Amino acid sequence: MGKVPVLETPDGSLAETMTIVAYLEDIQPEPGLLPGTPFERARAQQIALHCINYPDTASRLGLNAAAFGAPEDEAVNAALAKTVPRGMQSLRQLAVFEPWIGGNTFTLADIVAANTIPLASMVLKKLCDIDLMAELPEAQDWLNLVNERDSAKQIAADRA
Ligand SMILES: N[C@@H](CCC(=O)N[C@@H](CS)C(=O)NCC(=O)O)C(=O)O
Repeated sequence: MGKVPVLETPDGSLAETMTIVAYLEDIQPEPGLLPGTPFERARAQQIALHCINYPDTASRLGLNAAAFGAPEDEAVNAALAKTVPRGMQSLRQLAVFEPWIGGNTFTLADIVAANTIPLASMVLKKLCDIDLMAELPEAQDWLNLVNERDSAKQIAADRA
C-alpha cells in the first residue's frame, strides 16, 4: 500500500504498525510494550487496534483535504462527522486513564492512541468543525502526560 511506517529487518521489511510492534516486542522484550496479565495484554492491543481502525483510518479519508490542499468532498465530510466521533465515544468503554489509557502501566495502547487521536482531531476540526476531544474530555490530561515523556518530546522535535 506504500505506507509508512516500514521497518527493515535482517530478514526483510515489515509494514503495518501492529505487525512492527509485535516484532519489536518479540526481539526485545524489555521494556515490555504489552505488560501484565493475558487480559491486560489483550486489552492494550484492543485499544491500539481500536484507535487505528476508528479514529485513525476513518479520519484519513479526509486527510488530503484537511492538510494537503485537496478539494473537500461533502459526502466524505458527512461520513467523517458520523463515524469518527462514534469511534472516540466508544473508546470510553475501553480507556481508564489510571493514569495511562489502559491502566497503571504505560503500554502500546498509549503509544498508538497518542499518535492517532490528535491527527483525527485535526481532521474533524478542519472539515466538520467537530471537537473530537470533547467526546472524551478525560483524554486531554492523559495526552498531556504522554507528551511529557522524553520519547514523545523526541517525536515532536523530529516532526517539527
Ligand atoms: N494501517 C497502517 C497505516 C499507516 C498510514 O496510514 N501511514 C500514512 C502516514 S502516517 C501513509 O503512509 N500515508 C501515505 C499514503 O497513504 O500514501 C499502519 O498502522 O501502519
